[in-house]
Parts: sequence; structure tokens; C-alpha cells
Amino acid sequence: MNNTCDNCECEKNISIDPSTVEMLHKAKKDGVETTWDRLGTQKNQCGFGVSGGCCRICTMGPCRISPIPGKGAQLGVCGADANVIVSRNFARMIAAGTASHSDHARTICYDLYDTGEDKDLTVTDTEKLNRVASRFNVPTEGRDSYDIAHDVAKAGLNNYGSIFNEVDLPPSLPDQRVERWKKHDLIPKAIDKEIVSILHSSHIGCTADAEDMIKSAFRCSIGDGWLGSYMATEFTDVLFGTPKERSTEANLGVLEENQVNIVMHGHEPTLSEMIVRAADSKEIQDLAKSVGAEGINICGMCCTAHEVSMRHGIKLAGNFLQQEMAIVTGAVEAMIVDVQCIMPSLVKVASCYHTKFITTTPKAKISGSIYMELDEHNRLESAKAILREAVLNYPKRDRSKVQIPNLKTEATLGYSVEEIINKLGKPVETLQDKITNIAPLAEVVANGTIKGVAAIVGCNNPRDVHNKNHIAIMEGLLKNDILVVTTGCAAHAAAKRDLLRKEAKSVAGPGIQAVCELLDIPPVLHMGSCVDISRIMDLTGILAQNIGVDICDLPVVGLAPEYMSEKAITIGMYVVASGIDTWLGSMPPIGASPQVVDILTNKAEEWVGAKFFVETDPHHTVEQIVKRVNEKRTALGLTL
Ligand code: XCC
Ligand code: SF4
Repeated sequence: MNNTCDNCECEKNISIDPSTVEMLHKAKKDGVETTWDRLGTQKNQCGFGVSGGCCRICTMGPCRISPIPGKGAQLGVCGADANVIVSRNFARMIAAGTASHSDHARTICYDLYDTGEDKDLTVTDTEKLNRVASRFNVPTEGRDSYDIAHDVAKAGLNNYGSIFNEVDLPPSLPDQRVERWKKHDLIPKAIDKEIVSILHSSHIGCTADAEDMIKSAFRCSIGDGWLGSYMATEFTDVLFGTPKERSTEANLGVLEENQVNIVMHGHEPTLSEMIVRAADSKEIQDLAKSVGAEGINICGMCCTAHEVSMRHGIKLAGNFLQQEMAIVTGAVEAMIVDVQCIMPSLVKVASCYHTKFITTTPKAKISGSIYMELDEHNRLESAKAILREAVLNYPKRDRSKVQIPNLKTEATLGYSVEEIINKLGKPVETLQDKITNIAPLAEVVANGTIKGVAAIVGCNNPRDVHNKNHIAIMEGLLKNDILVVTTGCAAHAAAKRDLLRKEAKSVAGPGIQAVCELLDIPPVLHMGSCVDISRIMDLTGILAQNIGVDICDLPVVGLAPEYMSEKAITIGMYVVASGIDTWLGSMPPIGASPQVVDILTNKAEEWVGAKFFVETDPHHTVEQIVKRVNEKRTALGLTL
């Protein structure tokens, strides 16, 4: 490492990833401001904001509720108390999270509707199309795939604004779960309707009942997890292929010294698919050679990386807190983005190097970036135009500013539910096959070889040490024979720490080691992007049905140790709503309301059979989870 801070403690305080620390030092040397610098300038973050006790919903405010009971303002100007204010603020976060995932899914629905034999969007997985069609009651017998695809897309879109409040909940949901939701009025009426209802009910002068507001938030989140995100995953598989096990590499060391480096960042899969395809074209390859590059190196950042690595083996450049660091290498010709988790700071960081920062969608225009919209009438051509811009930028790379960390790891990924069942020895042909063919997994859980399953997902947050808690918890649970499945930025953390390698099984307990050996899988299963948490929901639903219980009876837990986005909190809500206890690594902005804290960490269990736990210490988290998993096993009559 060339440049270190005085008494450098960055690996202790900033990131456990040496390549991130190396680039942070380079940023300092190059005079580039980063997330951590800006976090420093925020100093003490506002206590009212942190605890959710500030209301800005009308202009009689802003109103702030004093944290000391009986002292200072206890009510807003309209008479709203802390419980009302916090529950409204929280529900609005859930509406925003649902809107983000489900609007991503809406684009995919339209993309599926836009498929055709001679178009740039085609049906890639016809078997999956037929399975999906059957759950939407779209006839398939003797029909053309594209007619089926168009009907499925329309059926999917109906779930956004269903006139008569009829949504298509997936068949992997156990009946008991649906009955519980009915009993507590938690079935979404339609995706958009639930988002709108929250915005309406949280307006000045509407819902002033914290319990009811949080129920609305749960209902909305179910629309995210089991409708929007679920369709995003299904339809993306139909369009671009259902993921299968494949290998790739991870971390900033995947950037190449003598190639055109392209980093694709964001979430929706269509842009990145087109870029991958365009990069393969002779025209673009020849152009790269003509500017003196040895080739084109396409890498991914955040969730976009997962979409294309699971389907094409594209390399994982990094997670959320590494987006600025990738540009700081000085070796990136273009950062091409679509939606979500894209820091506006990239404009400034890119301006310190030769990097072109290219935005592509009206949903996320960023001033100061180069805007090149992905034209829906000719996606492949617009992808080529974007790539030409990137390739022609290669000669402008300033070699004196280039420093690529010499660090990358191998990773095996691509574990869709279909691929997991395939690994268990049987394929998935019908929807019923999923429930039947998951039996060997149910058996190893039942006989105690695997004690339980933990889904570790979510973001990075500069308030935490980058990736530290993800890794400490993953390793702790594996030692206790709890299998880990992962998505999103947590999955990048696992990849960088070598946990997505089959050889990594040695860190696990004897049960997981035996299962990994038998099935030839890594101990941490990469299941995709954040919308692909629907795959995890699918897996738990069919596992519960195979055993004949509800999801809340399973020894399964969820975790988001380093979350930061509204989407991540929404995911936590639908995971809890699905009956899975969920650990958060920090308190969401609800601390000002004892009632909302009680609902989410206690009372929710009466409604949905699961609740939130908030724990900042990774070792305590592991202990609590082992205890909880054992309680669930005992209740099911399983050995400990
Ligand atoms: Fe964004 Fe999905 Fe969070 Fe990562 S995990 S920081 S939301 S990229 Ni979704
Ligand atoms: Fe204040 Fe009530 Fe307006 Fe909120 S809705 S800003 S608490 S007056």
C-alpha cells in the first residue's frame, strides 16, 4: 500500500476490505472527497431525525416531540403525538421502498410485454414462462410463447392497480400464511393501491393510530415481497434466463490494466443485459482494439452486478460503499448506471479522473452526468452508443493516476430455487415439483445436520465498519451449522471474503461441511440481487409446505446487519410479515415512539408469528439466533 493515513486504523474503523482501504488512501492523496469524509462533516446527526420524532408533513410544522416524557413539546401543532408521528414516518419509508422495487418490476413487466421473435427482448426460458403462466391462469396449451408472454405481462401489470382488489399471490405461500394475513387484514389490495393508501393515511388529519398505520405498512410490504419483487424475479428469469451455478471473480482487483473497464451500477437488469450483449459485438470489440485496448472488461456494482453475474458470470466489482472507490482506481472508462443506490457524488469523483459517468433512465437523471437514455425502440443500438462513448475514452486514461488493488477472489454463484432443487437431484418442471423436490433439504434440516437457515441481506452503511458485521455474523452462524443464503451488498461482502467458494466450507460446522461436500456447493449460497429476496421467500414457502407447517414454524431467520435504504427496511417488513424473525444491525428511525418499538419488536408476533430484533453486536446476534433456532426446532419436535 503506497499511501496510508497517520497511525492508520482504517481496517479497524472504516472497512475490513483492504482494497477499499487502499483506494480510500488514494482518494485522500488525489484530493477526492468520499462518503466517509461527508459523514464526518455531518457531525452529530439530528436526534429527532434518528428517532423518527420529527414531523414535516404539513406547514404548521415542522414539529418535534421532546424525548423527555412530560417535559417540552409532547404534541405537534395538530395534536399528533410521538406514536402517530413515528408510525406515519415509518409507513412512508415502507411506501417508498415498495415503490422502488415494484417500479423496477413494472419496467420488467413492460419489457416482457415488449418481447418478440425479432426484437432485442426475447423469451429465454420458455419452461419458466409456462410455469409462471400457470400461476396467473394464462393458458399455454398449443400457444405461441410470445402470446403467452404478453398475456403474463398483462396479468402481472394487473396486480399494480387491480380494479376489484384481486392480486395473484404465488402458490409457494402456505395456506396457513394466507389465512393469518386474511385474519389480520394484511393481504394487499394492489401494489400501487397500498403505496397510495399509506401516502393518503399519513397525510395531516388522517390516520392517528400507530397500530393501524404499522398494519398498513406490513400490508404494503407484502405487496413488495410477494407481488412486485416476486414478479421482477420471475419475469427477469423468463426474459434473460433462470440463474444456474457459475463462477466469477470479485472485488476491485477485477478491473484490468490494459482493457476498457466498464462498471455497470444500479438495479434493473435490462440495461446491463444489453451492455453485455453489445460488448460482445464485433463492432465494439474492433473499436476497442482500434484504440489500443486488449479488450472490454465489463464488471458490475451493487445489485446490477448480481443480475448479470448470475446469468453471464460478469465480475463483481464491489458493493455500495465501493462505488466511489472503483472510480478512484483511475482505471474506469465509464460508470454506466440505471436506478437506485447511485451516489450523486459520482459526478464529482468522476470529474477527478477521465471516467465518464453515464445515466440512462428518466427515473434517475443526475445533473452533471452524461445522459444517454436506453431507447426502448432500439435497446441494443443505444447500448452500443453508450459503449462507443466508453471505448473512445480509453486513450484518455491517465496512467500516472491508475492504481488497481491487487485483490480479487473467486466466487461461485447463481443459486436460484430451481438450481438449488437441481442440486438436490431433481429438476423443477411443474410448480408442484418445487414443493416435492425440496424434500432432501427438509430432511437435513429435520435430522439436525443443518440446524437452520439464515438469510443475510442488505446494504453497507458508513456508520458501520464496511462489511465487518456481515462477515462476523456469516462465519458465526456457519460454525453453528446454520446455512447462510445471501443477496445484495451482503452477497458482495461474502464474495470478497472468499465465502462463496466451495472450499470455504472449512469455516463451517461439521453438518454444513457434510452437506456442502455432498451437494458440491459453497456454505454461503448466493441467490441474487435484492429483488431476488423473493427467491428466498419462495424457498421458505415451499420448505414449509413440504414439511406441512407455516413459514413461522421453520428454524429460519433473516438479517440486515448494515442496512441503510428504505428498500432494505421494506424487505425486513415483508420478511417479518412472512413469519421470519429478522435481526437489524441498527435501530430504524422509530426510537421516539415506545408504541411503534413495541409493535415491531413484540406485538407483531401476535399478527404474523415473527418480529424484529435490533442488535449491534455481531456476536450477540449469533447467540440470539442460535437460541431462537433451537426454540423453533424444539417446537417442531426436532433434535437440537
Ligand atoms: Fe443498495 Fe441493492 Fe442496499 Fe446494496 S443492498 S445498498 S439497497 S444495492 Ni439492496
Ligand atoms: Fe406538526 Fe401535525 Fe403538521 Fe406533523 S401533521 S407537521 S405534527 S402539525
